[in-house]
Amino acid sequence: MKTAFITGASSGIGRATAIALAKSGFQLVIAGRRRERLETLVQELAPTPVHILTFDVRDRAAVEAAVAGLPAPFQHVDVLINNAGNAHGMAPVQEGDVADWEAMLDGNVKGLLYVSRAVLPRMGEGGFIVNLGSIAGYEAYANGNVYCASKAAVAMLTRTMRIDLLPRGIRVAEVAPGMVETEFSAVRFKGDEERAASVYKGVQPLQAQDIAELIQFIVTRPPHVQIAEAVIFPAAQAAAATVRRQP
Ligand code: 8X3
Repeated sequence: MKTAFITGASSGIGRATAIALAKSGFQLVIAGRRRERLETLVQELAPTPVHILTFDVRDRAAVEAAVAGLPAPFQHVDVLINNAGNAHGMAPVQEGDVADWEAMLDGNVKGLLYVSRAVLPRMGEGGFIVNLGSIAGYEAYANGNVYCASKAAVAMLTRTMRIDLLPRGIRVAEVAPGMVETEFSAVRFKGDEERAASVYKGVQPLQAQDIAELIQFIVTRPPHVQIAEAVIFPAAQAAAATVRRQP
């Protein structure tokens, strides 16, 4: 049975990806900060074998210790989904909150690196890494500054990882979504439900499952196929800040 290791699995795209990959016959390592949610997910995934890891990707020592402690049946990783990440705040750079900047750079960029560095010794020929980027990594939009920069870093890390890992036969892909309805906007706007809801007003956004299905497709291609980058929008979105809203 192949093993998929998913970060940020307690909600949103990570959770949906765990469900999709279980359906494709993977056993899973699900990592996240919220143990209770991961335990509920394990029940939903039954009878798929699942191992829970609880850590914050920003904590390098915790990441390393968790991966080092994987039990024998989960020690070889075939697929790594670097999904953990978030947006924190949305303000002009001159008004930005430094703690928000650090949370985004530490989680979206350094966290992805910490997890990849810890997991890569456990991966071999034919493996696959999928990094969750964003349209924000390709396009600038007002007040996106540090979030956009963190996702641009994910895009470039994906491209450079693909080169570095070529000799090891490990494929690397970036999935870059536009508007997806998850906890993303509630986190970005720090629980301001009204502001979060306004992001999706008059639009049918993507759902986490839509992204999970794309990830599932990418990692189940035959060994000679490497999808490198995939941008995915809802039908009502044409660019980061170009959205067709209907009353
Ligand atoms: C989320 C998409 O457009 O809000 O990564 O940056 S966007």
